[in-house]
Amino acid sequence: KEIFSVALVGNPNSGKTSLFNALTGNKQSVGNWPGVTVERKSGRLKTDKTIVLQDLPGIYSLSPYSPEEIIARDYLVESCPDIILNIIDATNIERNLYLTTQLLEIGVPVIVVLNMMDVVKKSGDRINCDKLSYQLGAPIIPISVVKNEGISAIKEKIDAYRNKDIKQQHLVFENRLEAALADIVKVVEKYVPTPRVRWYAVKLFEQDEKVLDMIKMTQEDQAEIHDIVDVSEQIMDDDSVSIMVNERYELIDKIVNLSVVKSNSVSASVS
Ligand code: GDP
Ligand code: K
Ligand code: MG
Repeated sequence: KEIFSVALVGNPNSGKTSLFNALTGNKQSVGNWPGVTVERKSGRLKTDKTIVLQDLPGIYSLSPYSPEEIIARDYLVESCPDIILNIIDATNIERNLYLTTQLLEIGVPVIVVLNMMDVVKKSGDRINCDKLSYQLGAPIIPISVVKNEGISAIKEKIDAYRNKDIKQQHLVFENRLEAALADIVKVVEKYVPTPRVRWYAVKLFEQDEKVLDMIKMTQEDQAEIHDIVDVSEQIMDDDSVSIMVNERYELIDKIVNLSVVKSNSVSASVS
């Protein structure tokens, strides 16, 4: 394939535009406020013109509630970049990982970039990147865009991924939720591309209106999914969206406990 497309995805103020500029040589405006990038912008890598980087709007989630989330998720699920470069503000790892748990479900290989490591180092917190990588099932590249540290490792990892057929694994939730998702997969798999079936199953579990409208399912299949969701909500005694949110935070809590050592002092924050 001639052109290799890399989507830069992350929370607002995680440093997406700063990294985009560093990798492409562009001069998009950078600022410590949200919403600078409301549309996606693309640029070619300075060091390799066959790699196209898309700077997507900053988002906290792939829910359908804001224009930014809709732009980002439509691009990721429908245009299917070759790689997702998920940039994380390492000083705010719990909050940033919420989006990561969702990106891992799209079926596109994810490379996680931990930005703001200069601030983390000053705070005295320690992040074990090997453990974090193992827990997430994705490579972790620690960087600081402002100190120009770690940037070249990103290109190396993209090149390594470009030459391999990577099948991205997703995180595994508790048994009752996984059982419901497996049942939804059986119904929906005939309507959607195979690599994206996990993403669609999760969105159907959440009864996401946009996804329900988009997949033209038979009445019978719609009713079956509705039943699966109903039963789960009764068993787990919560609404399906909350079940999913809680599961994500429980996993994040475990992952962070295993891979981040906080210093005793109050950690510095750039936000
Ligand atoms: P975006 O909203 O994700 O596009 O983030 P920006 O690139 O606009 O950056 C948000 C703020 O974080 C700006 O003030 C940047 O200068 C700052 N920033 C970006 N990368 C780093 C970094 O590695 N370390 C520190 N300390 N600040 C950074
Ligand atoms: K910003
Ligand atoms: Mg930006």
